Amino acid sequence: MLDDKICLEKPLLITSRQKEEYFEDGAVLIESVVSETWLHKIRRASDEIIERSRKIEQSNGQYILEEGHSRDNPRLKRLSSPVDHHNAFWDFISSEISSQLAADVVGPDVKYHHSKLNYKWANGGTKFDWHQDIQSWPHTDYSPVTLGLFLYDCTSDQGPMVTIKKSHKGPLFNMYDKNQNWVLSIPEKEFNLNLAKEHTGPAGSVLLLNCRTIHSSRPNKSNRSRPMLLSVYSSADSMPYTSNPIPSPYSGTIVRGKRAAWASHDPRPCQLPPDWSTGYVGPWAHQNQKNEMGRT
Ligand SMILES: O=C(O)CCC(=O)C(=O)O
Ligand SMILES: [Fe+2]
Repeated sequence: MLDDKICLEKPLLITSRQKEEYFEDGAVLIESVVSETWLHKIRRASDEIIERSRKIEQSNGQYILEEGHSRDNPRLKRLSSPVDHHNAFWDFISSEISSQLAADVVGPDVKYHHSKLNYKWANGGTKFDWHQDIQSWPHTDYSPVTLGLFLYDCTSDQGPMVTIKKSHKGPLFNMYDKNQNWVLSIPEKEFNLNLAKEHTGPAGSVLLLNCRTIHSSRPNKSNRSRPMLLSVYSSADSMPYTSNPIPSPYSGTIVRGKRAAWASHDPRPCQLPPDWSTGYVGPWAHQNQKNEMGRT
């Protein structure tokens, strides 16, 4: 569904001002919106994942490890598709609260695409370069949104998400380097850094991030990890046209409203990702060859 139509809908959960902020700036943080009961359930599931990761010695398609990970000292970068590892994640991602939050920015019919649990481990969890998400999973329109749930309080020294206000209204950038490596990295000279906004907040806050918005996050310099559950939804009538980098049996599930009979099309073109039909390769291998401390 296109923005002008979505904007006509009265929000279910967020305020009209927050909805305006999302469409104006490309991101909005809804503070403390998720209950302690949900947080408790999701944190317990996350603790189980960390326990299971002790047996993992090398990053694989599911568990992406930080440097220094060991049985005695687990250090996780990401769990891909947490919904396939523990019921608590799908329960939350398909819940009334999550689907209402998504509906408030994608319209009444909401479809699930993929999810990940990014840990950004204490004492050095790695940065993400500036990038836009939609080139990794192009859709026929730009309704896709990522909901980022803070499992714990998130402070400035933990490498919070930073977005560039209004960048979703600008161009999509090239995500390949000159050797055609998929680096998912936009040089800082390409946009206005003065419009950067850092999203810190209490546990239970949810960041709504549009799929075109430029964003990044610094390394975690604190002694507390920064787990964030990221789940991607679109309008039901927005159709992905490349293979899902993080596929799951749940991909394509309508979590609210109904299935679409017609596809929605935005005429603005989108760069295509590599062919991930036989497996996804994340951008961090190439990104980490560059200066760890810098953002680009
Ligand atoms: O976890 C973060 O700070 C950023 C993650 C992100 O942008 C992504 O996974 O696309
Ligand atoms: Fe991203």
